[in-house]
Amino acid sequence: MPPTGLPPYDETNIFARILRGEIPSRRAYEDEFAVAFHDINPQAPVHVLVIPRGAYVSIADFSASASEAEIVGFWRAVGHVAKELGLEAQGYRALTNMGPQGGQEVPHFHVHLFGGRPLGRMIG
Ligand code: IU
Repeated sequence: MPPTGLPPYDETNIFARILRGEIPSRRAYEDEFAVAFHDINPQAPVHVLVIPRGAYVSIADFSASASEAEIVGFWRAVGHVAKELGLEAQGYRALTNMGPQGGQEVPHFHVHLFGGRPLGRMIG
């Protein structure tokens, strides 16, 4: 359950359906803790989303509620995916949006990985 004040997890959200295999995705990586797939509307030559297998609404929910094994496993997967996609040498951006003002559209915690071009400075 998300901490008080955060919305409950919606099992019908699009990433939950991708995790269950009900909707196809172009997977880049998967392991016990995380699944990575290419964003359908890429904002950079490489734009991948990394999501935990667990049902967490946002980084707030994940940070507060996930087990240490899930947290470590998830972040190791983020680093692994970036490396596997060849982004380490030139660099990349890892970003997560949280809540309405953060611009989060899909209510399953996800980290965007952008790379393959100079990304510039960005805040919003
Ligand atoms: P956000 O951080 O919640 O704003 O990002 C959601 C992302 O999910 C966004 O970049 C979409 O292009 C992406 N996405 C997707 O890859 N597949 C989908 O079916 C849907 C959204 I809906």
